[in-house]
Amino acid sequence: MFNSLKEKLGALRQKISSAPEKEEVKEAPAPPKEEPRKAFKKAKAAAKAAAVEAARPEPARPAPEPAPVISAPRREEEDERFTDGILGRRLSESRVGELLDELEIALLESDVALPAVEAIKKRVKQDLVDRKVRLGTDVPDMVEEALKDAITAVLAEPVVLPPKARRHPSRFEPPFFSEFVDRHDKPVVLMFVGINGTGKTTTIAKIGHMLMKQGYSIVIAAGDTFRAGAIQQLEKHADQLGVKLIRHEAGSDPASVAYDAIEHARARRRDVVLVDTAGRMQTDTGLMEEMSKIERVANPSLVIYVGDALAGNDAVNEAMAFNRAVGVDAVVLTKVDADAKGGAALSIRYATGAPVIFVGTGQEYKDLEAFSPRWMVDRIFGAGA
Ligand SMILES: Nc1nc2c(ncn2[C@@H]2O[C@H](COP(=O)(O)OP(=O)(O)O)[C@@H](O)[C@H]2O)c(=O)[nH]1
Ligand SMILES: [Mg+2]
Repeated sequence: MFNSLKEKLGALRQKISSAPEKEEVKEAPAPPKEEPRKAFKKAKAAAKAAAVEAARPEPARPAPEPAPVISAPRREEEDERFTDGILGRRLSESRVGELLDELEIALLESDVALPAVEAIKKRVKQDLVDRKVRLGTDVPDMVEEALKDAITAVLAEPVVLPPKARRHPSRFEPPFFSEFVDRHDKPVVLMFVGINGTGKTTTIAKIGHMLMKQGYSIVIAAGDTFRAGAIQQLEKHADQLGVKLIRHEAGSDPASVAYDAIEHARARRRDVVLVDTAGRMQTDTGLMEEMSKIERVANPSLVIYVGDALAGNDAVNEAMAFNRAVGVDAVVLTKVDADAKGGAALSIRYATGAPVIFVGTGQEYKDLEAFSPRWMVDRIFGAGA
């Protein structure tokens, strides 16, 4: 899981660690094998520094100066030198800039969406530029901490989206899903949306299984009336779980299936209704109209977008499309067991304002894990897989 992303960020750390230690005190660092652009930037900075130095008036003063006046410019010079090395007393903007360039490449190669990349970079920059490095501080550790904080923020902080980008702010209040279910009037209605094959039906069975283990009673609505096989697939799960499935024939109106399931749950005092829906293509306006209708009729407590982590940026774009159409409150990312890149997981919250609440880690009922920024950071930077 996320192996490629983990390796890339690990390599970044390695690079920082192997930065030449002598740069710490080097007078004029001669860049060895640097890319032309970086060499140019550095040369330009050096030229600028030299010009500033040359413009300084000669301190040709015959009389001895009082100590503070002499020491002031000297400390300034020292600071400039130190600032130039990543292992110096401060991390200079140019060295942090190089680090950010590398970070950007690593994140983009991992399918992290550009706005999320920018947000992560901005935070790392704010954290590191001109940051004082105390003697004995491990700079790679410091950079890693900055990166962890930035990723946590992008995964956790409220996101304000332009009005057209979403229908309503997410109704999900973290941290725990069971708390959400506890706090809301019953039946809590959960509507699952997403394109074909992302894992909606499987996720409904997994979440149903989890809720039952926690002591909640559930009803499932077979709202994917589009595919003939979809109802049978859900029927198998309902049998296995031993719960009521509300179904109509294939081709019937999914909104009325959802309505009947909610009525059934009300009459029998069931806690949660899980509404399955059809997939098709993201660009299918018919699908979005169908989703809007189900949403209006079922008035779900949460609309949960189910996305395939392997789809990377596509999963993020689809989430945004569903968000504009019906408003996404929470996200489940499936197939993260096979996802090396982690891009969708890192981007989707920032793109939709809706938190990832679970990840699917396999095909069995047990393969559902609660997601949190900490969970993600542990997997990208932790020792385990
Ligand atoms: N490896 C893995 N496979 C999954 C996961 N979730 C779903 N699948 C598989 O993805 C395929 C499509 O799932 P399905 O629930 O039918 O998708 P739907 O079309 O969105 O309802 C099935 O073969 C599932 O077993 C997951 O978390 N990990
Ligand atoms: Mg399905």
